[in-house]
Amino acid sequence: MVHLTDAEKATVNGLWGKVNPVEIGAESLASLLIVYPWTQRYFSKFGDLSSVSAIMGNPQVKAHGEKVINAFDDGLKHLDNLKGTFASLSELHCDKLHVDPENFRLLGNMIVIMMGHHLGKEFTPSAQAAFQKVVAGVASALAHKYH
Ligand code: HNI
Repeated sequence: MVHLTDAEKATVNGLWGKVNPVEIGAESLASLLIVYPWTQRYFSKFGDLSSVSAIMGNPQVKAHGEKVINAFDDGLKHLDNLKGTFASLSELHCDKLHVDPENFRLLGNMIVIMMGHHLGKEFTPSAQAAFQKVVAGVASALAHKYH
């Protein structure tokens, strides 16, 4: 369950409107694969992930980052119902993809870091806290159907 005040919701949506989600998605997924290389095991069909530049330039990483961030963007539109919004994706990641849900938290942190990278000083500590609540809520919604 994620509790955001109306002011926090406005902050989150306002700042999200100032970044390019496709860039955030690609950079966050690439960073996850670089910083936590064991996450690469889920993406063995993505081709060359053997170095930082290979990961950064990998078109399949970019394409998949876009897919992930589009689903995340949908979550931002349903902050009061993240569990419902991510129910079927949670089942997919559990039953079919067998993704360890800890990875949702790691990716969420990368998304926050990339927001800071793009927004600079505008990403104030309180804005970051509001965003951190959102990624925590998304991660817990994605983990909700795990059994
Ligand atoms: Ni995730 C597929 C959304 C985190 C591994 N993932 C998807 C799809 C969406 C998606 C949407 C496409 C589903 C479909 O084809 O119907 N993933 C999300 C979201 C997050 C997330 C919103 C977190 C914010 N996924 C992760 C993480 C990992 C992950 C952290 C692993 C480390 N996802 C996968 C894999 C696939 C996938 C693997 C299938 C890829 C493919 O192309 O086969």
